[in-house]
Formats: sequence, structure tokens, C-alpha cells
Amino acid sequence: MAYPFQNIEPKWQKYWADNKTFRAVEDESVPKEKRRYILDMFPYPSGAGLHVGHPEGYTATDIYSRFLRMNGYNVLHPMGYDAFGLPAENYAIKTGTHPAETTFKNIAHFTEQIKALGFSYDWDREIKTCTPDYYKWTQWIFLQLYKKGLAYEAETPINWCPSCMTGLANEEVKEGHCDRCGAQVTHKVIRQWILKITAYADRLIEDLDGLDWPESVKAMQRNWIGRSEGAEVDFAIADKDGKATGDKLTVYTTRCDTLFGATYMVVSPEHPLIEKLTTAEQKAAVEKYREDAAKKSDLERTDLAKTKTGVFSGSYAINPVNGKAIPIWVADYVLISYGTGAIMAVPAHDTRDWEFAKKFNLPIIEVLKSEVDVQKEAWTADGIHVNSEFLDGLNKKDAIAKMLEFLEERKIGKKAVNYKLRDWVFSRQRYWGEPIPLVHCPCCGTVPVPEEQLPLELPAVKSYQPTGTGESPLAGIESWVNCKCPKCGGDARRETNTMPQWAGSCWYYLRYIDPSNELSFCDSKKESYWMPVDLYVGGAEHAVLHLLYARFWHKVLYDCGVVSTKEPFQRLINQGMITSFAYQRKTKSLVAVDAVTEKDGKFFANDDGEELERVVAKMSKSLKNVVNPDEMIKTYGADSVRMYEMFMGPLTVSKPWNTQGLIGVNRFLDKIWNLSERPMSDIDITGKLDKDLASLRKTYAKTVKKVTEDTANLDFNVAISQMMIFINEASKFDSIPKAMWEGFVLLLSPYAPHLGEELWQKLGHDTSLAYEKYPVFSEDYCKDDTKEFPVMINGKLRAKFEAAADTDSATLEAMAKETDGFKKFTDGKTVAKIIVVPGKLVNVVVK
Ligand code: ANZ
Ligand code: ZN
Repeated sequence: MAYPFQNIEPKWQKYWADNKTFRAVEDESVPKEKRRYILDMFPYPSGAGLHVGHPEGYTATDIYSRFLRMNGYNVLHPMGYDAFGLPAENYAIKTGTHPAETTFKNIAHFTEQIKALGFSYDWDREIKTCTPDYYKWTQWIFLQLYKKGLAYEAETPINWCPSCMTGLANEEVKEGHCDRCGAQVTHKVIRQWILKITAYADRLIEDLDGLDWPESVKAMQRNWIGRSEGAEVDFAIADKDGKATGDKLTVYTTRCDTLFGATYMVVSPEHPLIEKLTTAEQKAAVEKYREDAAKKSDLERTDLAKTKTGVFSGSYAINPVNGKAIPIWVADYVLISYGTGAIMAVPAHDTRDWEFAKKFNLPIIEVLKSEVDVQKEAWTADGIHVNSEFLDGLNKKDAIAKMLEFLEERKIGKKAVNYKLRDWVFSRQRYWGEPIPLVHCPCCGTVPVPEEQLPLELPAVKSYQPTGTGESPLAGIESWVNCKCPKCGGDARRETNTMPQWAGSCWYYLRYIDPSNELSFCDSKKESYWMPVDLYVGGAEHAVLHLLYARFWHKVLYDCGVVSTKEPFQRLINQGMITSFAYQRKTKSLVAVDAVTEKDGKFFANDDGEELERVVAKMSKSLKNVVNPDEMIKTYGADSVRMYEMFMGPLTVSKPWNTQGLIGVNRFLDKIWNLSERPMSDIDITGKLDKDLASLRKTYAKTVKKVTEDTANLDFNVAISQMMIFINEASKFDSIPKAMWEGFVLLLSPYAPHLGEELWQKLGHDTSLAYEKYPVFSEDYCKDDTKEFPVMINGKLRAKFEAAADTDSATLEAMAKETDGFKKFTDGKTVAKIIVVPGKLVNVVVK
């Protein structure tokens, strides 16, 4: 019989909502070590609705939260929506619908879908980042950054679509083209608000050490920040006759020890000294080169595979270690945004420099003992210094130290640290985001909106179309833009840029703690009650940006003294991607799922009958292999979907959806339901049981032990396998002990909570099992059954030993010989015969 999930699931969802079963309360009597904050990465409510990838992480945290509650923990497990963003705005531009309208409609749909899965969220804490009561505090945090000097204005290039006449977010640029119209994206220099995340670079690296995060994510964050230790070295500039001009060119190098091998210099095409450096003869060539470089992206420019280009500036620099004049070139493989935008080139030991030197016939001097001929290829590994006067014979470390000493003494060089991390361009020329709460006053300059005037609400506009001037549509609302200066009261204008999509998600985990506080972003007592987040689960796509930005804001709040922990997320887990199947031809081209027929486990193309190979592929509209969670929930029930997603494989690995597997899990739940219909016995399961029941007890004991451990370790697929073993065995009985069944229902309930509650009620309980004590069962019962074996010597009982009932004869004989009785009564005698009766006794005949 199929179990009636259609009735059970809505019934318990209503019960949980009506009773606020999962409301989290800051109960001070619960000690800190018994409190847990379990967080999901909240969704962006897209028009497409929930993806089957969402319930994967959400089910994992839900099982864990329910498990913790039953183990006596006070659990905070909230949900909300990351609700500002471009899709709603683009839709508004197309249709004229207010983005709020679309967003709230999508949120309603998402909520319905999420609730249908029976997650144990405290819905009273739901937040939406786009509501004024929420973004009031996003703006407040921005003001704290501003007051700390961590927000500044600067002109920087942004992505610009010349056809749409608008600035684009990085997410809107696909392979160098505008995602909307396909035009090639260029750069436009625009006034921006920028956050000084680089001021936190070192702490963002150091504090990773104390986090329980995947090593891969930590490594990605370290690489993104890209701390590099080296030196800045000044080179005097000389004219074409080698005479010093009085100017200097400063380079950043990680290898100042290779200075004797520096045979030319390179400045980036955007370097501020270029005009000074370029001689009259080279002017035309340099200008042409700079124009061409401006059209390329950084990625194109630094691509190692690309052939090097460049142009001679006409000037020279003096190598400070040997007084030699070396030419200064302009080349786009040097970026203005890193170091000083200028390098000393050491072609013998740097691949890019080597290629450049070969192309332009520049000298190559070996300064590290190389195992190759540096005229034929670069030697980039370590080596003892040669051709380097006072460094000769030294290794890298000592040579760097000695060279630094030399440079510092002459005041032409010093230690320097550089980061790949850039400050965070924080403004968007967009409508659907948090207004930046600043005012521009002709007398007072930039003035923050006073905190008591927050939230600075987003006004309604008629046209969402970007203005084309690089300003947001807000700039077109005169009544909003024109305001009074909060400082002098004179006429002033509001900042019209808005914040980026990331802003709201930088601190949402703090608002869940105290979602309706009107006086503070979060009460500090509540904050220290719950923080830090004990477990954060979400997709690996957020490994760098979201997690880095949130950590940065958290550290700023920590420095403001308003949060109690240095880091927000103590433990992080990335769920694996749920993929799908697709069908592949011999030519490797993929065939959409609906153009394939299955026959006897083989797959054929409908059009030409070619036999196809089933392969794993990302879900995509074009392959028609996107799985719709609504349909799955409707057909098989939420508990089946939850449990199947956990049964597919380990949480962190990528795995393909297979509806057959879901059907299998659904049958398993049917089986449990059918078992629950059988009569239960009142047998004491700690007492003496007959052989069959004793064997079931052993499986039950193992199930309690394994499911407990596996759930605690988030090894959900393994726990489910064990539950299946138990149910298979239990199905052989017409009646099973009620005590055992109660325990099993409790073990099952975090996984299949609707079914769990229903079975609990069928057992005669009249409240939710959500806070029921998690089952324990003595591990003694896990042991295989043992038996006492008598050792008879010449018919007399002389010893006894314990062994598993099914121990083989040879082992029993060996064990008998080890007993003291055997040793004593055979001492000095001859053992004539040993007869083992398996499962019974060992008979010994001595003479
Ligand atoms: C001389 C040298 C010799 C270098 C050698 C390397 C090897 P990381 O480790 O990433 O910090 N460099 C410096 N600024 C640059 C810029 N704006 N654009 C492109 N390249 C730049 O790399 C530092 C090294 O990258 C520096 O050390 C410099 O080349 C180059 F055998 O200086 B080196
Ligand atoms: Zn003013």
C-alpha cells in the first residue's frame, strides 16, 4: 500500500506553523555549548523558482537541526531572501512592472515551495533584504564603514555597454559582451564609491586558520587576496644619451636578488610617467600602442599564451647595482593595477620577460646557476647566484636579504607587500538596490545622512531605464535627488548610486538573530547568545566573493565593537552540484532528453535511431533535463524528495539526478508505513528475547549507533542505508516490539519529518516529536551473540571460555587449549584426542 503523503504532509506543515514548533528562543538556562546556529545560504528569488539544488543543502541543515534539537540543543535555523538584484530590474525595464512587485511575487512562490518541503525554519525570523526595515541597517553599516574611512570616492573604470548606454555589473558581461544586446563591452571611467577591503587583507588571510572550512575554499580565498612579499626599487631615469633626468621609476619585484640580470624595464601603457618617458621620435608609436591596449581586457593582456607586444619609449633607466643604462619599454603584459605598474625585466629567469626579450632582441643575462641555456629558454627554478658580484654563491633567501640591505643603505629600495585583492567597487548605476545614504553639499562636501533619518527609502520611479550618463535611474527623480544638507541646511543633492547585490547578504545572518529590532541592527546580548554561525551550508560558487565580503563587513563590525566574534561562519560546507543525465552521440554532441527512447536499458535517438551513451550533464533548458522539484514533491511527496536527495551520495560531491532512485526511496517509505500498520508488541527489548528477535535487536542497536554517528557527521546517505537494513529485517516479523519501533521512528524523523510525526502520533503520542529525546540503546546489543563453551577433560568439566556462538571448530580447539584448566590438567600428560562439538563444547581425552 502506498502511504498517504498527500494528506500527511500538509497536515504536519500546518501543525508546525500553527504551533510555531521551531521558534527559537534565547533561553539563558541553555549553556553556550548547547546552542547551535545552523545557516543556509538564502536564495535569490528568481522567476524560475526553486531548483532541485536548493533542497539539497536545505535538507542537510534541516536534518542536522532537527537532530540537534532532539539531542537537547537550542537551535537557531532561519530562512530569508536575497531580494535586491538585476533580474527584477531588467524585467522592470522590459515590462514597466515595479521590481518590488516581481520580487514579492517570486518570494511568495519560493516560500510556498520551501514550506512544501517541511523544513524546520523559525519563520518568524524571515527577512527580505529589499524591505526598508532591513536595508535601513545595510545603510547604517555602510555609514559605519564611511565613518571609519573605509568608504571613499574615486574615478575608476566600469564595464560599459556603448549600445545600451549603461554601466554593467560583472555578472552581466559574458565573455566580453553585453548579456542584453551582445555589443562588445568597453570600460568607462566613472565616479564610484569604493570600500577599502584591502585594509583587511592580512586579517582576512590570517583568520582563515581558525576556521573549519574546506581547505579548497581557504586556498581560493588566499589566492584571491594574493599576498606577495617583495621590494620596491627605484631606478634613476636617463635620457637617450644616458644622462640622469632627475626622475625615478619605481618597480615592484619579488626577486630583487636578480637585479644584476635586469636588462630592460617595462611600464604599463597607463603608467603616469609615460608622457615624460616618451621621446619625440617614439611619440607616435607609443600613442598608437596605448590606444590598442585600452581595448583589451586584463585577461587578454596577461594571457601567458599570447605573443608579447610592446614599444620602446626612447628613454633609459640606470640599473642601481652596476650603473648600466637599460631601455624602458611600454608593454601591456604589465598591469597598472598591480604593484607600481612598472617592472624590472629579468629575461633569463622570468618566462614573460624571456619571450619579450627574444621578440625584441634584448640581452639575456644568467644570474642564477641554470640547468638550461638561458639563451634558449628561461630558467625559472632556484639556483645559486652567478654574475651578481656581491651575491655570487648565495641562495635565494640570503641573496634577497643582502640585496635589500644594499638598497636600503642607499635609500633606493625597501621591503614592500602587494595584494592581488583590489578595493571593492561598491556602487552601481542601478535602481533596484539600497540607496547609498550620502548627500553631496556644495559647501560641506560629502555628508552622511544622519542615522535617525534611515532608512533612506528607494523612491518609486517611472522609468527603470538607465540614464545613459552612467548614473542610476534615481538621478532622474529631481524631487528625491534635491535635498537639504544635513550639516548646513543648504541645498544639496543625494548620492544616486545604489549598493551592489552583495551588500544585503554581507550581514543577513546577524539580522536573523533579531529581525524586528528597530533600535539596532541586532541586540548585542542576542548576538553573543547565538554567534558565530556553527554551520553554514551552500553552493561552492560563493567560495570567494560572498564569503570574503561578509567576512570583511563582519570584521569591521567587530572593530566597531558591535559583534562579539572575529569571524562570522565557524564551519562551512559546500554541497555538491546536482547534475542530470543527457544522451551523447558518437560525435560527442548531446541529444535532449525528450528526443531519446529507452529500450532494454539502451538509449536511442528518435530521429535516426543511433544508439546513444547516457552521460552526466549540467541541468539546462536546451537539454530539457531540468528537474522540477514541484512535480517531484507532488508525485512522490516531500519526504521522498528530501530523503532521496540525501541518499544520492555524500553531501559534498556532485551527483546526477535519477528519478528511479527517488521512486526507490518512495517505496522504502511505503514499506515503513506498511510496517507501522502491523500490531506492535509490548516486549521488553532489554530482556531475554527469542533467537529471531534477539537478532533484530542486534540490528536495531547497530542502527541506533550508526544513524546517530552518521547524522552527527552529516553522512546522511550512510545513515539512510542503515535504516533500510533495519526495515528489511523488521519486515520479516508479523509484530515488532513497540519500544524498538518508537526508537526507529525518532531516528527517521529528521530525514522524513512528516512521516515521522504521523507514525509518532499512530504510536499514541499527542504532541510533536520535534523535541523528543533522541533514542539511545546500549551498544552491548551490537555485539555478536556469544556463548560459554565448557572444556571437558576425560569427561570432567575443567574449564570454560566465551566465544561467538558460530565459532568454527579449529578456533574453538585453539581457544580451549589456551584455558588455564586445559593447561593444568594436561600438564605432563599426552593429549590423545580432541573432539569439538561446534556450538556446544570441547571434549579432550588424555592419557
Ligand atoms: C623581477 C623578477 C625576476 C620577477 C624574476 C619575477 C621573477 P607576484 O608574485 O604575483 O607578486 N610584476 C610586478 N608588477 C607587475 C605588474 N604590474 N604587471 C605584471 N607583472 C608585474 O609577482 C611579482 C612579480 O611580477 C615581480 O617580480 C615582477 O617581476 C612582476 F626572476 O621582478 B619580478
Ligand atoms: Zn552642506
